[in-house]
Amino acid sequence: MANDILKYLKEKEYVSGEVLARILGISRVAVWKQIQILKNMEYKITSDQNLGYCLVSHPDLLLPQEIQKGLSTNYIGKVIDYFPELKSTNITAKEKALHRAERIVEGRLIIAERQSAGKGRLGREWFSPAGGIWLSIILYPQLSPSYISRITLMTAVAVVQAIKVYTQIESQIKWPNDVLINEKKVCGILTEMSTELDMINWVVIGIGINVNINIWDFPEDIQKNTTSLKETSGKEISRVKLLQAFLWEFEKYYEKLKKKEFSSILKEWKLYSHTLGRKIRVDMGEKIIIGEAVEINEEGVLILKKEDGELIKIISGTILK
Ligand code: BT5
Repeated sequence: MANDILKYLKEKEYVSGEVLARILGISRVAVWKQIQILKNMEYKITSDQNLGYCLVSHPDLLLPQEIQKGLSTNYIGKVIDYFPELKSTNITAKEKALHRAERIVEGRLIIAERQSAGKGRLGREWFSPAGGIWLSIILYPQLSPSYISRITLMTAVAVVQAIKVYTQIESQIKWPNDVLINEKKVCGILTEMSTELDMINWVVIGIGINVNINIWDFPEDIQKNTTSLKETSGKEISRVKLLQAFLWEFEKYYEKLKKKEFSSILKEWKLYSHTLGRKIRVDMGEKIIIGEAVEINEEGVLILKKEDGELIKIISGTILK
């Protein structure tokens, strides 16, 4: 109901309580109650006994109604579960993904303002205070598990594109899952999946973007290698607008991937690559390999050329500094 009231409230213009009550078929007291709910959600609303209610400002929160207003996707973000705080949006998304009854809802989002136990890859921690975009997307692609690397690469391209379109800031992709600005990490992606009979059952893509976070608020050990969009641009960025831009880009690339049209995505990935052509050290868990990153192939696999000329295929790993 509070959402319905929001539709009829106007900025810089009063709407009377009586009109709102009539349109929505509720009492004026009920309207007043809903207005209090909106105020508790940090909407600034002034009230005047004679004139009614006027919306002064929207909260700087990633509320579903704020995101969905003006969202031009067909299905990504049509269902959003919003939380002021979660341990990890990926954990909650995985619980939801398991519910077969909800399986039809592709592109459901889990969003939290803060995460108390945000996750990186391999059990690493992801620092997630208020001011960032911390979200997970649930997908059910009819693809084989070998597509998982391509899904991560595609997500990174969508992040870079959205940042570019909305803030004009250029960023780069460090294989496989980091987005960097001036060598510093601004976004990380954590893709998790469950498979069944050589098909993907569900995929949860966790995306963390440092938006309005001051650099000195990051833990000391990561400050040197980390940045935020606010830090780079010198101003606060609308998280809602950036997220809308990202979801639109994401759906566009995901549609291509579902049709197995990865070549054009890979082309863009290469354009934004921070990795190709560099001599790198890759931690593969059991060993560290050194070589030149010569190619990312059509499966999203990194090809490393060792000093002796041997070519090594790397499906997953972490590039060391
Ligand atoms: C990642 O892991 O980069 C994946 C991060 C995914 C985060 C999202 S947020 C929404 C969703 N829910 C979750 O719980 N996770 C996902 P990895 O490549 O392993 O990098 C982790 C490393 O990045 C850490 O060990 C730190 O060194 C560094 N780090 C931690 N927090 C950071 C931050 N906010 N910004 C930049 N670097 C960070």
